[in-house]
Amino acid sequence: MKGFLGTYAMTREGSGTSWVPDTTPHEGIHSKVADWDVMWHALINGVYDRQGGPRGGEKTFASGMVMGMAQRQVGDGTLGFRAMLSPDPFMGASGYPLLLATGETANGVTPLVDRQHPHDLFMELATAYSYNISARSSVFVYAGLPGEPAFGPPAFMHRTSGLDIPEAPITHHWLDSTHITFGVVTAGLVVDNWKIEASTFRGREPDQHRFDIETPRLDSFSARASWNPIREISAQVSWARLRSPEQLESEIDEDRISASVIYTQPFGVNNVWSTTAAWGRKIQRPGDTLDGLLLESAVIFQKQYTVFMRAERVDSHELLHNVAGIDPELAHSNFAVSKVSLGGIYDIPLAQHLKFGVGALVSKYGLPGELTPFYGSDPTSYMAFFRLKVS
Ligand SMILES: [Cu+2]
Repeated sequence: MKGFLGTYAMTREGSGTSWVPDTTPHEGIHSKVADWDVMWHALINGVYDRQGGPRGGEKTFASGMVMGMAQRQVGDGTLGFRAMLSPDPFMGASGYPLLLATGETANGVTPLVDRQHPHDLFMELATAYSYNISARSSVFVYAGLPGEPAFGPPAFMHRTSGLDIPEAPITHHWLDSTHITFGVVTAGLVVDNWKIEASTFRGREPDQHRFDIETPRLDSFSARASWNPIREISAQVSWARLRSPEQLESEIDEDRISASVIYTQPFGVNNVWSTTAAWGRKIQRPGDTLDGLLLESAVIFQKQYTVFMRAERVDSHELLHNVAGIDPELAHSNFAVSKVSLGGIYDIPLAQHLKFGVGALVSKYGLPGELTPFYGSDPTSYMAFFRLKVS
């Protein structure tokens, strides 16, 4: 099966219009319905989460996604549709405890801090048409409500190095949080191993009502260049100008820049090693310039044993915003904080396309001294989870 956006192999396609390496393991159940190629896959995690220290918490929740796509030849091109749904809203508007995570809101009044917001029920409802201008080049348009604009690396649950990790990255709002955007139109050009594309989209993040479709607007812009120099590597640089992204700081616009490289190397028989390195910068207008860094890696042996790690560092100025009675200067300081998670999952095949996995991870943190009165001197967090995967 060929790609959604061009004549290359489908394994290159990531979330939205993003690319991953051509060596990415293929996931999905295929069938043919009349002239349509249909593909779907699903992943559901049941997670017990215990975040350590005084700002930690405990919760049991379900997360994941179900994704379906259909495409067919139309003239000299390909017409496609894609839908992605998430069970996340059932965990409640305040999401799950995740130390150092910030972004979005549960009640429209206070920001979520040390918690990860749930994804919206509809993560993607999108269509694309690509027209082949030669054997190795194409032009395309993509539209989504919601959809993903041309910014950043593929969203974490769509890259091999991150999809087995049941927690969101703390760099999510630096790199890939725009993957659910209510209103996106993207146009692009693919020439051989290069893709350039530009989007207009709604800058505002999804609100706390996670079951609805929000009003689209096209008030923000982004552009991205992607390059797959060899089968094992996919790289991108991108820029975005977001109009009023945050509901609770609506007077602030934001520019974002990101660069990332994914390296996916199959080895031996049925083993694969995938690594993502990414940098993102948020430039608030007016406000601070904040960097986020991510290094994420997973080794999957025999499609059954997975070991993963994720290391991140962000400049965060929201961690103490809502702490009552502290020095206002401290409350609005910017802290460089870091997190490392290490874990694994063991999958048991139940049927040809169905696996049941059991896994766990542990997280440690690097915090500046001013934060230890709030987080404790050495918080440690754990997750234990099971997973059903249809692919
Ligand atoms: Cu997300």
